[in-house]
Amino acid sequence: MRHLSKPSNRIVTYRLDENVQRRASQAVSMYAKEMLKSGSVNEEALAEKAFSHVVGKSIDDIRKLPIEELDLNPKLNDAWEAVHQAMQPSAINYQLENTPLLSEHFRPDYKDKEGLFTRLANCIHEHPVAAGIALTCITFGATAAAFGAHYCSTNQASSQHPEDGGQPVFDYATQKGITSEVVKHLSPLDADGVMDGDEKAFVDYLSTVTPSLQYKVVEDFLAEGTISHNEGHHVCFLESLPQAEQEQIIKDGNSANLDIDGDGMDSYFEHFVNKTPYNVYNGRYALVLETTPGRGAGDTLASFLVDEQKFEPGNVIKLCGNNATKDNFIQAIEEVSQKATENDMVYISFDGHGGRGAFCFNDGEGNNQGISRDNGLLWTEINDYLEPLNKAGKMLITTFSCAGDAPVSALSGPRRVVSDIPQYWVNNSAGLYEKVDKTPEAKLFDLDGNGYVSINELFKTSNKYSVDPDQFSIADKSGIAPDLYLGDFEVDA
Ligand SMILES: [Ca+2]
Ligand SMILES: [Ca+2]
Ligand SMILES: [Ca+2]
Repeated sequence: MRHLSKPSNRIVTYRLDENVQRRASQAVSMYAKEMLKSGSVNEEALAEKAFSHVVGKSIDDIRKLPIEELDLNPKLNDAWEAVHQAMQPSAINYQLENTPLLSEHFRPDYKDKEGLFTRLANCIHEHPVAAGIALTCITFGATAAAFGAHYCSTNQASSQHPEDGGQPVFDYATQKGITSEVVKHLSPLDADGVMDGDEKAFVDYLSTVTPSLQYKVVEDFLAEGTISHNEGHHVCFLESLPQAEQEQIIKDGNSANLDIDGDGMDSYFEHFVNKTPYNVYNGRYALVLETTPGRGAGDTLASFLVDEQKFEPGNVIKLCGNNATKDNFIQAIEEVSQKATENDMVYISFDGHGGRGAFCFNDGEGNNQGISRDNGLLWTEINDYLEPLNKAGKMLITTFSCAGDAPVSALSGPRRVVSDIPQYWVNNSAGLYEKVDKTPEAKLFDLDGNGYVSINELFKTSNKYSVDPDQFSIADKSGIAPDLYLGDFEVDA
């Protein structure tokens, strides 16, 4: 193999976006696996394949490209640094300047061959994507990537990882009757020497899949080299489906796709918690109304819905301050009612002054108190305006307004949950939806411990922890509040 350049100590690579990095990593691991299966590591072939995935060009094309200074995504800098260190100083220079054949890879006087391999292998374990791409690029021949991958697979399939206490995933998978051919591809999971619950769930699931599909499942799930908490959940979901349905999902390449219908809620949550179909898009719409200018609570709520609960940004209508007018509200209802179907959920949050059975909108000029016919609507009138939304599958309405129980009783209806729990209980300003590692209290809201906070749990705990002497009230005619959630935000993930 010829080399692109002789940069001595200068490290070079190409600018790559994240998709490209991912594909490159997959290419490296996939082709390394193939090489290993055939009993040889052919770095020429590996390089050709990896490069064609990295930049869609052949090695010959690559040779003609201008070489740029290193410019990796900042997230990958640590990994890059680790790889760089592992290969410095003599190994990389030697590699660039000498034949890449593995048998001749190291000078006889290079004593710490094992040490280098170990460091490379560790890098790949810790940062599979980054290491895959970095190794591929910096060596121009993927020799190190091939060797690193080879080392990872063979070393872990035949003996213990140098820095851990054993191979619990390997052993467990073997014990579950999974063939050694498949088991050896699970070795990245043993990098830390322990098997966590999600990894165990994955192996359990794998053992139920027909042998012909096991390899595909492993490839789908281990593209990143780990099994995440959500993937652990996901295999429980897959396992609950009829065999034929599971197999179809695997064949479609969707086995590791956590949100098959793309509605922003993962299938595990939909199937076991939210009781919506995993293969039907369930839209979630929100109308966030806050009449007080400059308070910012509506902004917080809208961000919470989009960032944490994964509402589609275009499905969240925010009417805050001077935009929270009666006309805009009526128009927004109209807009949502044109889109929402029986598969969808609509959430409306009213936040503002009220009284005498009415809600006070902003007049468009900053005035939001002193109800008149111009700026106010009776809750019963609001209920009339909401009528077109009844075709939505479920509706949640929260009101934060000095109006007593008036809105709750006026807006009550089938498949509707109405409560005067204020929005600061709904979003993270009460600490509820802060992740548990930030606020341990969040877990207190999850009364049944399923990891998610239903509207019913929200209501109950709001009353429990509120310092307000007036208790919140709820109307839930169809009894849906225990199964009603804003999205798949998990409090203890
Ligand atoms: Ca979904
Ligand atoms: Ca769905
Ligand atoms: Ca719960």
